[in-house]
Amino acid sequence: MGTSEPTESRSGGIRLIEAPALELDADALLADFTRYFGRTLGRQEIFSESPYVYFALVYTIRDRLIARWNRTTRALDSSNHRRVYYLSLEFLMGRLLTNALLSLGVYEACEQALQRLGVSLSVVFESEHDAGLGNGGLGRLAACFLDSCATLRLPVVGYGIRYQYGMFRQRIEHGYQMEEPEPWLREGFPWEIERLEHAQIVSFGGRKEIIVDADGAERVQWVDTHDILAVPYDVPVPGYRNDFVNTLRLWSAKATSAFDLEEFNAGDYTQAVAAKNDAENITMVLYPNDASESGKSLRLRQQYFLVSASLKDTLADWTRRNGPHFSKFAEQNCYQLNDTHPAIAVPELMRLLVDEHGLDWDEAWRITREVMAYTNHTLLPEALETWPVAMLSSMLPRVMDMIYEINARFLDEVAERWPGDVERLSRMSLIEEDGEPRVRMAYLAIVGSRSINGVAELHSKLLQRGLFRDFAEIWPTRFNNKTNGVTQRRWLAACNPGLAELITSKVGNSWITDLDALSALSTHADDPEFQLAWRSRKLANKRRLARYVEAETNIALDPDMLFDVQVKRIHEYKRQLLNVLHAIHLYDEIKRTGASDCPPRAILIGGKAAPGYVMAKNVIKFINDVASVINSDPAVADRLRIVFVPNYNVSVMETICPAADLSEQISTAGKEASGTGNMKFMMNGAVTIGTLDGANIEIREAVGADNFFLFGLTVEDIEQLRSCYDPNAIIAADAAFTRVMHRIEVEHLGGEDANVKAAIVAAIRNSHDPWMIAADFRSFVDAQHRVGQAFLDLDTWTRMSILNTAASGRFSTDRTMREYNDDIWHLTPIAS
Ligand code: 26Q
Repeated sequence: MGTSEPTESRSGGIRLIEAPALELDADALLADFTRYFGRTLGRQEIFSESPYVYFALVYTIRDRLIARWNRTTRALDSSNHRRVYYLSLEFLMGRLLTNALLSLGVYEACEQALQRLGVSLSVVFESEHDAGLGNGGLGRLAACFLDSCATLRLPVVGYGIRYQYGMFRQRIEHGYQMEEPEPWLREGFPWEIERLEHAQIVSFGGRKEIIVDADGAERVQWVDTHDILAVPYDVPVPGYRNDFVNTLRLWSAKATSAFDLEEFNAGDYTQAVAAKNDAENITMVLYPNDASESGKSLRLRQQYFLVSASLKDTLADWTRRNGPHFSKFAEQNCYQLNDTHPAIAVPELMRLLVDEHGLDWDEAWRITREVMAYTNHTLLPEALETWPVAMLSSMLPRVMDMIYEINARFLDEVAERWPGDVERLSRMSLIEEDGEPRVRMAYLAIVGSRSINGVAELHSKLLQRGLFRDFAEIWPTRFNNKTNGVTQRRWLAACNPGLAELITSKVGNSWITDLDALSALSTHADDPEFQLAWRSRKLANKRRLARYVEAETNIALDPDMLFDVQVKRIHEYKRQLLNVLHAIHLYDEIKRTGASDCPPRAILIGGKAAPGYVMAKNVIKFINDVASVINSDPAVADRLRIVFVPNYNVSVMETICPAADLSEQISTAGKEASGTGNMKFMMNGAVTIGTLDGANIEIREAVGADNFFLFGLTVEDIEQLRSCYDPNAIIAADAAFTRVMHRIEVEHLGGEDANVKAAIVAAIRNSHDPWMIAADFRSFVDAQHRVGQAFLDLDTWTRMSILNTAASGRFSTDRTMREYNDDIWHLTPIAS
C-alpha cells in the first residue's frame, strides 16, 4: 500500500490492473466523498437527507471494498480451492451501509468526515432502501450465513435472483393489510456491479431431438428452445475487519437479441415486444408466500432460471481453470440448497454433465450426489413443494427426462432392498401418482444429496421420524442437524451500539468474532452498578422504539412499560391469536379488578401476511380492532397498550430487538422449524416466553430453565390430545377464558368486521384446530403472569436479561457455519 501508481499482474495470460490502494482515514474519505458528490453526481446542496449524499458515501466505501474484493477473487482464482455455492431464491440482506462501515473499520472516520460537512451519518443510513429479497427467516438466514462465511474467510458464493420488486410494503388501512410494490431499484442500487461478461443463457420449452454424433453414438439434443439471458449483478460481502470480501451474485433476466429477432423477422413487432416482456418478467417479483406452495409456473421458471444460470456459471469457471475434465469436480465443489426451492439443481446438473459436457450417466450421478447438500426449513407437510409433471414436461422436457431416469434407478435400489414392498415404492417415488402426477421436490433433493439437514435439534429429529422417515431408514448417515444462528455483527454490534459498548467495557470486544466470549458477562449479572448501566441502555433503546412507534402509528408508549414483542410472518401456526387472547385477558383483568399486581405492558405485534392467505389477514385486522378498542379506553390508558407495527422488515427489526423486554415464541410445538428472531431477541437481552418448539428448546437449555418462561403442550402431548381435543369444553371450564370469549362474542371486542370476528371465533372453537390455541391458553396466561411478577422486581429481571445475552454465544451463525464446514463443506479458510 501507500503507492499511488497502479500495479499490474497476470492471471492465466491476462493482464490485470489494480488501482492504487485507498486510505481509510477521515481526510481520504472526505476527499473521495466530495469528488463523488460534486463531480460524479454533480450536486451542490448538501444535507443529511439528500439521497446523493448516500450515493456519494456508498461509492466512497465501495471503492475501498473493491480493492479487497479483487484480492479475494484473485486468491481464489489462482488456486484450486474447494468452494461452496449457496443456492437460494432469497437473500434478505436489508441495508448494507452500516455493515460495510463496521467491516472496514471506518465507522468513526466516516462520522467525522461527514460531520465536517454538517451531515449526520445516522440520518444518511435512513436513505438506504432495504434489499428485501426474501420473505422472512429462510432469506435472512442466507444473509447471516454470507456474513459469517466472509468473516471466517470461507470461499462461499451466494447465488440468487435480483428481483425488481422485493418483499411488498405493508400499509395498514382501517386495520386491514394493504400490499404495495417496493421498487427498491428505482434510484439504483449502488452496491452492485453488473458483469455482462459472465452472462449465461437459460433455455425453456422446445423439444428433444435424437442426433448421432461423430462417433456414431446417439445423443439427445434439446432444440427449438426459448432462450433467456441471465445477467449477473455482483454484490460485495465483506468479512469483519479481515480484508476478505465474498460475492453474492444475483441474476437478472434479459431478452436475448436472438429472441427479439426471431419474432421480428416473423413479422410481428408487437409479439416480439411482448415476448421480451415475458422473458424479463422472470425476475420481476419475489413470491410473497412464506409457507404454502403457490403452484404458479412463473415461480418454477424463477427456480430453474436461478439454478441453470448458476450451475452454468460454476461449470464455466471450472472448465476455464481445469479444461473439460471432471474427475476432480466433486472434490472441489459443493452446492448447498436452501430448501427445495433450488432442488431442480439435481436434474439440471445431470443434464449439463451428460448432454453438454459428455459425461456418462454413472459418472455424472457420482458427481451430482457428491456435490449437492440440502437444507430443509419446514415441518408443515402442506408446505412441501411439488410440481406437476405436465408443467415440467412442457417447460423443461429434458430436465423431466432426467427426473424420470433418476427415479427409475432409485426405485430399483429400493425394490432390491425391500423386495415386493410395492407400498413403499409408491410412498418413496419421486413422483406422486394419486391425482395429477407431480414431482416431489424434497424427495428429489434427498435422493440427489449427500447431506440432508434440519435447522434445530428438534426439527432434525422430527424430520427423520416423520416426513423423511423412509429415507432416513436407507441413508441414516446422510441426515444431520445444523442449528440456525444469526450474525452478531448486525444483530448486536450494529443495531445496539449502546449495549455493545457496555458489553465491551466489561468483557472486551472479542465477542464480535467469538460470541461465546459473552459468557463472561454472567459473573456480572448481579453487580448492581452493571445492572444499572444495563437497564439504562435498554431504556434508551425503548425510548428510541417508542419514538418510532409514535411516528408510525400515533400510539404513545411509556418506555417504562414491559415491552412484550412478537414480530415475524403472520401465520396460524405462529399463533399471534394466542397473544391477542392474552391481551384481551389482561384488559379484562384490569377493567374488572384493577390487576394492581401486573406491570404496565405494551404488546407489540408486527409481520406480513401472504397476500392470498385470508386467515392471516383476518388475524391482522383482528389485532388492529382489538388494539383500537383497548388503546382508546381511558380506564386502561397507562396500563396496557397494543400496537401493530406496520411494514415489519429487517431495518424495523434493528430498532425493535434492542428494545424488547419479552420475546414471544409461542408456536404450536412441532411446527416452527427453528425460529431466528428468538435468537436476535435473546442476544439483545430479552427474556423468552415460549413453547418447546424449534430452537426455543436449545435457547432454554443454554440460558437455564430459570431464565426462560416455558409454557404449553409438548409435541407428544399435542399428538395425544388431537383425537379428543374439545376447545369449547376448555373454554367453559376456565372462567378467565370464558370472559375473554364473552368480550369478543358478546361485547364485540375487536369485532368491527363481523366476518373477521366470525372467522376468528370459529378458529378458536374448532375441535379440529390444527394449532390448538385453546389447549395452551391457560398455561400461556399463567406463564405471562410469572413474567409480570418477575418484571416488577427490577434486579431479578435485569439479571435474567444479562444472563440471556451471556448465554447467546451458541446462536451465532459463526458457530453454524463452522458446523456446516466441519460436517458438510470441508473448506479451508483462505489465508490472509
Ligand atoms: C414456496 C412456494 C412458492 C413460493 C414461495 C415459497 C416459499 C417461500 C419462502 C416457501 C417458504 C419460504 C420460507 C420459509 C421460511 O422462512 N422458513 C423458516 O426458515 C427459518 C430459517 O431456517 C426457520 O427459522 C423458520 O422456523 C422457518 O419457518
